[in-house]
Amino acid sequence: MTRQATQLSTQKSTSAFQAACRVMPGGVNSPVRAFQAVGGEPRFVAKGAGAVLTDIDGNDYIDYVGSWGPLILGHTDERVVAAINKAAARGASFGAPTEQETRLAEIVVARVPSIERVRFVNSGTEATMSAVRVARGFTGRDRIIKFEGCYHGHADSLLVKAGSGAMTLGVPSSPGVPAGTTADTLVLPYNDLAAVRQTLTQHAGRVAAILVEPIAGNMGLVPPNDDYLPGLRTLCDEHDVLLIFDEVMTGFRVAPGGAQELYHVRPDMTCLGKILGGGLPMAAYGGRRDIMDCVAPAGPVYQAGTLSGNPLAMAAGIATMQALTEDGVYEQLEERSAQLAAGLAGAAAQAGVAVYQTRVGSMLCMFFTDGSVHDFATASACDTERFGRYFHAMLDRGIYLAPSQFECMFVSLAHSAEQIDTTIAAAAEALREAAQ
Ligand code: KE4
Repeated sequence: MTRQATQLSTQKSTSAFQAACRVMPGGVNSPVRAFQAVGGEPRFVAKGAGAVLTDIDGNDYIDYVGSWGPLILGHTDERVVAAINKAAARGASFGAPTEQETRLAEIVVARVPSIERVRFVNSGTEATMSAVRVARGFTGRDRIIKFEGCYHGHADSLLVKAGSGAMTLGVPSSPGVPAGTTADTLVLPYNDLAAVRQTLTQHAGRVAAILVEPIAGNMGLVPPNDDYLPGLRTLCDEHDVLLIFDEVMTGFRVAPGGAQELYHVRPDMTCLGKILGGGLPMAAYGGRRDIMDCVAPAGPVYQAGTLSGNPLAMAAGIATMQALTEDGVYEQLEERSAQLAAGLAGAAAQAGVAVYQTRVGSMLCMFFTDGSVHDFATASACDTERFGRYFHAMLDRGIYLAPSQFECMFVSLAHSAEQIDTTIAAAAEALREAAQ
């Protein structure tokens, strides 16, 4: 049974947000957390346990953000907590090699066969920024192709939007990014192989790599068309261009070996993060040995980091990756996620609300549109106002969704069938409310 809406007191979060805004830009340390896309004020979190977040006013929420993907085991998984505590007792950071880095690297190389060498960094942004630099250094070419609606972190050369024509060079999407920094970034529509083919011909010999989210998760969830990833692989081979999969979100989420395992397409480089760090600040990039041997100190392409390979993050990552080898974990994620998707679809139909639902494993999205969604243009046509009303109606019923239509829901191994049922019941009411 869902909790009646509007019972929630959020006074402490309101005060906390006011205090935060006095000392931090927008009161948050990452923009999406500020609820600007849905209105209202963020709930300040006191703790997480399993699939549940508790805010500082004592309100509980079933959590489908999971720290934006990392918490595939749920909050405070005892194996991860124990591993972090044990590592912390030995020291937080050394700035020197440890065997834990090698251990996690061996796990990555075994789990993702396209990765023969891997480098740990501290965020997904660092991973993609570094992978792009290595691709440019390895090929001696400057241009990068990325796709509208795909997000790879906030590195200058990737904060870019399509130029006047889709095939022209990118222009900055943020103040502070010099035009020259994005001039070598080409932005094309997602799921459009013809645009890639034409661009590679037009910029023959100038493109170092194609950087793509193999399953787009930053415009809501947009899966690749069946021929898309194989098509990118073929085009990269034909034009001697590197294929970089940004699997920061999909890595270890949609399959043990990520989207490249699910779709049987082998990239030349892969960016990883989120789940790999078990909730601690950590990410990675890696790929073919001949490419990664360009990375300093093995090769000339420079990349470094004070806290790279941090022992606590390594411990959390090893514990998380080991937990994902247990029998039946991906089957459980699939079962719970299918249960949720079916329930949400039924609730939307019952409420008479037009939605377009996408799901790949335990990543899912409900677009408020009466059309279909296959790229940024169609995702952008969604009714974000209605999503905002739905978001708050769910929040008031103790369901914590990402505060933006252009994000995903994540199901964890901590979500029980009962919590999924509670979510579906809340959605039935919230969708009726949002339909008004
Ligand atoms: P970070 O620098 O935020 O660790 O990772 C950047 C990144 C790279 N690649 C992909 C596919 C990503 O999804 C991300 C970050 N994801 C967003 C959520 N969609 C992080 C949330 C936030 O910005 O606060």
